[in-house]
Amino acid sequence: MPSTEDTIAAIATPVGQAGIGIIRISGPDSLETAEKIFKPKTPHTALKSHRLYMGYVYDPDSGKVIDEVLLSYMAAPNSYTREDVVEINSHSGYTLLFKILTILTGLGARLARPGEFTQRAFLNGRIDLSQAEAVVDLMNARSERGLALAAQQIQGAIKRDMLALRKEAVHILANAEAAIDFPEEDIEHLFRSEGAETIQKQLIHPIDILIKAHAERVWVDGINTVIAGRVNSGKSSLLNRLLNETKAIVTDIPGTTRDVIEATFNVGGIPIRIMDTAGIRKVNDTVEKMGIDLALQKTAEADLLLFVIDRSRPINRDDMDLLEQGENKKALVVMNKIDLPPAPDFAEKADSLSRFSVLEISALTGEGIDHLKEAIKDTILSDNAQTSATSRAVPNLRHRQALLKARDQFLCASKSARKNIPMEIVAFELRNGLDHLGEITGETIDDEILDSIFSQFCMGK
Ligand SMILES: Nc1nc2c(ncn2[C@@H]2O[C@H](COP(=O)(O)OP(=O)(O)OP(=O)(O)O)[C@@H](O)[C@H]2O)c(=O)[nH]1
Ligand SMILES: [Mg+2]
Repeated sequence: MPSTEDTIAAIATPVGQAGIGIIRISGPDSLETAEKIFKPKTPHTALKSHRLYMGYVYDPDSGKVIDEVLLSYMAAPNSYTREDVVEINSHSGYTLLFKILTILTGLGARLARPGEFTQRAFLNGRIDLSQAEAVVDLMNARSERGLALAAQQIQGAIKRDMLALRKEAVHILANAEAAIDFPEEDIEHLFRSEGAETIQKQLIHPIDILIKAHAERVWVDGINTVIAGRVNSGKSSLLNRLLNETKAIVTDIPGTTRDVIEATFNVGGIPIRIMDTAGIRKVNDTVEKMGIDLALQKTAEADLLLFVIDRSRPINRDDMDLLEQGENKKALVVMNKIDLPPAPDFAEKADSLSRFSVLEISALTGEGIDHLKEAIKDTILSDNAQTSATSRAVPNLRHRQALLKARDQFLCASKSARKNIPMEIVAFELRNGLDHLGEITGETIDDEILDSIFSQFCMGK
């Protein structure tokens, strides 16, 4: 567990041209350290909490003024980290900010790791882990709705649901343990007759609702979409059309695209990460083959596939093999080049496409692109039940995995209770389920996982 006893400092604003730059200091010595480099314009005997002071930052060695700044002091526990925090708003510029930071570290502050301020807010109990994660979501949100969901989570939407669930689970566990501790009473019999139903109703059912609500994360995380298809089918042309810019090279030479070309756009507010890939065909060229392997890998990992098929040429084996990748996945067939006459036997072979929604477009003229965008949106939202009305908490992938594990344990406990399996085992399974719920809020979690969560943050956050 990282220490919260030392004083940390970091530049909290992006380095580059900006109006102001902020240096943040947190820890027991933050005020004392800041006072060594700060001269307020109006002399004060002691800086008060939650006030803003105008003054100068100077180099204590040379006594020279470095910048005119605003300094704020937020005494513990009423601060971002719950520790004493000082923020120095200086003019922006890397050299300037770095100079102030260097002086602070020279005076004993330690350079903060990415996310360490938020990690301290978590370790000091101001926020739970789901709220800390929402900080990253807020910063990364690429849609209005994603922003709103992150804002709900930072206010504790998941935390509250977890508290309620854990309370129920603790209550059920207490009953199971009472049955073990007082075998002479009739508690066990009662638990076995009603416990399974209680577990189902109070634990598994609300967990199922939460697991379903995970689908709404598309508004925050976006969706990985891959354009795949045979060489020359018009994949790169489609990418350019969707983005309204020339991002990928288009030629009539088969095998033009080799690397994966990635971009982001949005459809109806849903952020879409889209990848154009190398066209599929049998080749001997080493570079092209590597491109095709990469394309197949991306196809396998995609959340949504757009299979591009050139309608002006007969469907062949390469098209068919690729379509198999669409099994059990969200996928659309994009029939391209409808401005050209269809290949003579296209209609006969087109039967094999019937299990997909087929959209007809011309990447060249732009015909059908709006329909395609609509279809992309509908496909993404197809399994997105209107969960927000019942539950405002939208678990992320990590939460979802923990919920699935908890559900599994609670299900085992309910079966064990019914099957006369010893109550010790029922209690053990309930406790495991509780621990998995605790992973979501961060109560029961490995330091390693914690570090990996906070390492996604930027410096100074
Ligand atoms: N007539 C017509 N030509 C198109 C259309 N879309 C693409 N093309 C042409 O088809 C050729 C191949 O287009 P690309 O977008 O490079 O195809 P690709 O699938 O990315 O090709 P590779 O990267 O080689 O796999 C180019 O000459 C495009 O101008 C279309 O809708 N209609
Ligand atoms: Mg291409």
